[in-house]
Amino acid sequence: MSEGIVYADVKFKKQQRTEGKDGATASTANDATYSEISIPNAGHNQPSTNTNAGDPDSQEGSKVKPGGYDPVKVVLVTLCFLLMGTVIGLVFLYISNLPTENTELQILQAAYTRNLTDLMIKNRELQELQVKIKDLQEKERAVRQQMEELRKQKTAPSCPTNAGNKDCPKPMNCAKDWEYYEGKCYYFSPDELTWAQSRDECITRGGDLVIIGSLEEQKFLDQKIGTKITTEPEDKFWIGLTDSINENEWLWVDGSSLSTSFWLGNSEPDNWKGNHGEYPDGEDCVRMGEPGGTKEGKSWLDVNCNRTQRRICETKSPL
Ligand SMILES: [Ca+2]
Ligand SMILES: [Ca+2]
Repeated sequence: MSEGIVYADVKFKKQQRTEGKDGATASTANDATYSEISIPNAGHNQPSTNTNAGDPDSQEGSKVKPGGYDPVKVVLVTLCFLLMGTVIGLVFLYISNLPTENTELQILQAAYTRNLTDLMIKNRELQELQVKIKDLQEKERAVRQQMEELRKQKTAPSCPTNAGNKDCPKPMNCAKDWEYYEGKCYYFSPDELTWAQSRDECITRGGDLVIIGSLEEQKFLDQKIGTKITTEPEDKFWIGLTDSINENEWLWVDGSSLSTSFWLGNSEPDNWKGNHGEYPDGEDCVRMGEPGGTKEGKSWLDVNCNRTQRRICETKSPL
């Protein structure tokens, strides 16, 4: 005996109640009809068994309701319900999160507005700082110009060795009647004294007879006094060099030894004592100067210290 699907259909017919004359109630009712359809396994086309075969009312009950228990439809319906539930859940979830997102957006907008305001304030401060920097730069430039002017006023100009240059400005850092050269001031006296008197007078003025330490200084002095002396042969200037302590041991007034000399010609110093020895002390002091200066500054001569000559005093520049 093969198994199959059995469909059953049971129908109940209405009962009719009749009330008799004596009030008794009688009911007439038909019996329920039952029909059953048995579907054999696939591949078998067995006819259904109908227990009520032959019953005219059972023809209707023998029909199978389409999809009534179709498992495919059941699954589809179930899936539809699940899908609807999911959609509804998502909608509720979105709606529930919407206020939170709106609040966060408002917070972000507030932060953006605040940052924008801060940025504008910073930008305005930056512009003000730029204006201040420009103003400070202009002030710094003005101060630098003033400092440069002061430096020019304080810095002693270096006059050229050409004594005849009238364009050389008068130095501001030497006393009146003194002339500036390379950090020193020189005084060229118009009057004449002995060597010792000349030295005393230079010391009184705050200096001493000049000490010549270089070729450049010698040339400067040689050219300078070359414009001051006259054509008179004895018109010359004392310098601070002497061998009065030991003959031919030449010392400067500060006690230093002579290292570089600028004697005139080939015969000086000659310690000349006169043609007939009338000057037994000889010549122990040095004078210099030739009209217009000399080619290489060689203009020194030793002479008697008791002669009277003009003098060159020297002192350090006060600045
Ligand atoms: Ca001598
Ligand atoms: Ca001499």
